[in-house]
Amino acid sequence: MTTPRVAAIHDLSGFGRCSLTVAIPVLSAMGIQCCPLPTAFLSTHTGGFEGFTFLDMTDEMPRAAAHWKSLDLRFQAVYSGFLGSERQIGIVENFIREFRGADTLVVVDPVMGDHGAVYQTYTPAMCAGMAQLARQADVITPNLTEAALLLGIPYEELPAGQDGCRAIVERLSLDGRRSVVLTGASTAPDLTGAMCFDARSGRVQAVQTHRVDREFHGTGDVFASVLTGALVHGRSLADAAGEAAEFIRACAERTAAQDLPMREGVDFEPLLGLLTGVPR
Ligand code: PXL
Repeated sequence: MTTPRVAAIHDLSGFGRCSLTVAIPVLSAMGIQCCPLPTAFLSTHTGGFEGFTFLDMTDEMPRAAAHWKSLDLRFQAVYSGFLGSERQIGIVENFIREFRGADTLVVVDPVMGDHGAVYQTYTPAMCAGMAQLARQADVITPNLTEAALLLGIPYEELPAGQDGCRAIVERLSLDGRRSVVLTGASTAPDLTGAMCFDARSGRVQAVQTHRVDREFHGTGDVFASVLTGALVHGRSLADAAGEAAEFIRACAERTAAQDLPMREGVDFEPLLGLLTGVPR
């Protein structure tokens, strides 16, 4: 069996465990070759640090993509996340157009914000562009904040509760053409996980695990990376979301027990073995 290959289009934040510093180890542990196309290099992520550096990689991205094309590289999946500029929307759209084969899975994590607020470096035009980019995806993985931005409604006006989450994933499915995994969706106070709309079956399904009562930065990136890896290995959407939710729960429990600062993300490295152990 050849090792599957994923093009991962995210920022590289040197400290804080998110985006590429999550996607590369997670996908590697799952037996997948992760080829990073960095959107920006930051000293830390932007959630909870002041004075972070930000090197925009916009000009480099099409040059790297053209080199990959000249090498005739093929990818089983294209997986995008945090973008560094408005211009990168079109660059990632072109990348998908160039590299999408008959069996290529396109996962767009529409990273834009959390807890009802847009991230510091995102402009309204970037958020509008992200919605446009997400139209190319087979699967999107918004949190509730990003779902509101994609739907163009205020966060406070999102439909509430389990039925609300069902309505959200259905509305985000583009009439059933796109799968949606809404993260941070909860069906009971002591549970959390995701609400999934599977475009293959047309079904909506909740995937839940025990809630760890603490928030950590970067859990959306860990979730989407495990989900992408499991989908590349042929898992169903709900099974892939279940594997991702279970891994996050284990990481959150371990991190909460150590009382690490939220901005340092989840202490996932010692738990990567949980991902390698799954028979593929
Ligand atoms: O986890 C999402 C994310 C990714 N990359 C950068 C971020 C954030 C969220 O704050 O700042 C640079």
